[in-house]
Amino acid sequence: MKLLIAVIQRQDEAALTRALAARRIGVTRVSSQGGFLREGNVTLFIVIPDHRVDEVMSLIREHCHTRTRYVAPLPPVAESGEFYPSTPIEVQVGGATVFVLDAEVLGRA
Ligand code: 2BA
Repeated sequence: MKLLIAVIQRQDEAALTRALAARRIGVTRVSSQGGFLREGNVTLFIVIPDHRVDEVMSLIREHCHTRTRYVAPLPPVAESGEFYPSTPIEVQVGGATVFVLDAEVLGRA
């Protein structure tokens, strides 16, 4: 068995979880936040047999899209009254960040 931990963007959650449910693939969702952008995202926990990993990865690729965000870098420490215009930097987010771990299901209580 494998545990997939997938960090996805909120906009992609509904389509992906619908596609997983249609294939009777169980999923647990947790609201999360990226450490860099500090924006809300969604982390999905999916436990599946080894032979279904490719199937789930295909669904993630199909439903999770890359998006461009612009972030204003933090200005250097300034004396009061000084103004540092900051040029936004472009950041690509997603489609998804996926970790695949070995899992053992010992039973359900
Ligand atoms: P965030 O940490 O908010 O990162 C959002 C996007 O910002 C990242 O997209 C990446 O393109 C960029 N980024 C992150 N750290 C950066 C840095 N130090 N300098 C410049 N750009 C940086 P993704 O790579 O697609 O990641 C999307 C979300 O997936 C992340 O949101 C985070 O919540 C999660 N994630 C990514 N890599 C991870 C990792 N190694 N471990 C745990 N979670 C991770």
